[in-house]
Amino acid sequence: MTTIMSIQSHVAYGYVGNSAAVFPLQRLGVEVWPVLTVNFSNHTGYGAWRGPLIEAEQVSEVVQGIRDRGVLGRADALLSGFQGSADMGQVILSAAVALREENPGALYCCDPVMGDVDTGFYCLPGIPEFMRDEVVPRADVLTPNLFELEFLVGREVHTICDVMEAAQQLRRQGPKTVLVTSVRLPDGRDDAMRMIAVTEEGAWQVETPRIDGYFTGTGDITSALFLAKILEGLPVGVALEQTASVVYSVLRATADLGRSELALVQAQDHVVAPGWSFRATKIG
Ligand code: PXL
Repeated sequence: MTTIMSIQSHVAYGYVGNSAAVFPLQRLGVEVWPVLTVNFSNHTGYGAWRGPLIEAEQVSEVVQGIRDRGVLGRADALLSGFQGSADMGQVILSAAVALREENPGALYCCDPVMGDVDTGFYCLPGIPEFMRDEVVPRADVLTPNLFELEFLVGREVHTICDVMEAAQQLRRQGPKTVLVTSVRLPDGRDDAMRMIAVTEEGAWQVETPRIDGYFTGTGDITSALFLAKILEGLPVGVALEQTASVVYSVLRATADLGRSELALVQAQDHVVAPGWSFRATKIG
C-alpha cells in the first residue's frame, strides 16, 4: 500500500494543508501519516484565526517518534506544503533526509507555497530564498504555481516555452519532476487554466475550464493527488490528466453547491471517478 508522510497545516473548519490532502489521499487508498505544523481554527485567508502554531521542534519530535517505532522507511514519500517558518522548513528537510536514510527510494514532494499572481508573496520573509536555495535542490517532485516558478528561476515567464525552460532549469538543480500549476498566460485562452508537467520523459500540458471564484486549498489537493499518481507508477502525462480531472471536478462541484470551502466530502466520489475528464497533450 502506498504510504505518504504529509507534514502540513491542520484546520478545524475548512480545507487547506493536511485538512485538504489527507481525506482525498485516503479515498484513493493511500495510507497517510499526517504530521501537523499548525492547529488553526480556519485558514489564514479569513484574515483572523485562532489556535497554535506547532513549534518546529515539536514537529521534529513527532517525526522522530515515527522513526523510533521503526516504521519510517515504510513511507514511500514525504509531502510538504506551506512551511510557516524557515525553522519548520529545516525540520521538513531533516525529515526528508531521515526518510531517505530508511528508504533510499522514497520521494520528497514539495509544494513551494510562497504566493500567487493575485496576492504576491504571503509567506514570511526569508522563506522564498530558503525554498530556492535549500529546498529545490533536495526535492524530487516540485509543484510551484506560475508565480512561484518565476521567483525560483529569477525571471518572468510569458509563454509555454518559457514555462518548459524554467521547469527544465529547476530539474537541473534536483527535482526529477516539476508540475507547474495555475498557468494563465497572455498567449493562452483567458477562460482556461493549465497545468504543465515536465519530467525526463518530456513535457505535458492539460487545460481545464476556469471556474469563477478562488478556492483556498486547491494547490494542496493538487500536489497530494499528483504525488499519489506518480507513486502509483503512472506515466507523468496520465498522472497529470487524472490530477486535473479530479481537481476540476471537485472545484466544479464546490462551485455548483455555492460553497466557499472545497466541498471535499460532498464531492468525494469525484476523487476516485471524476465526473469530468481531460486529456493531457505532449508539448515537448
Ligand atoms: O493552502 C495553503 C495553506 C496552508 N496552511 C494554512 C493556510 C493556507 C492558505 O491559506 O492558511 C494555515
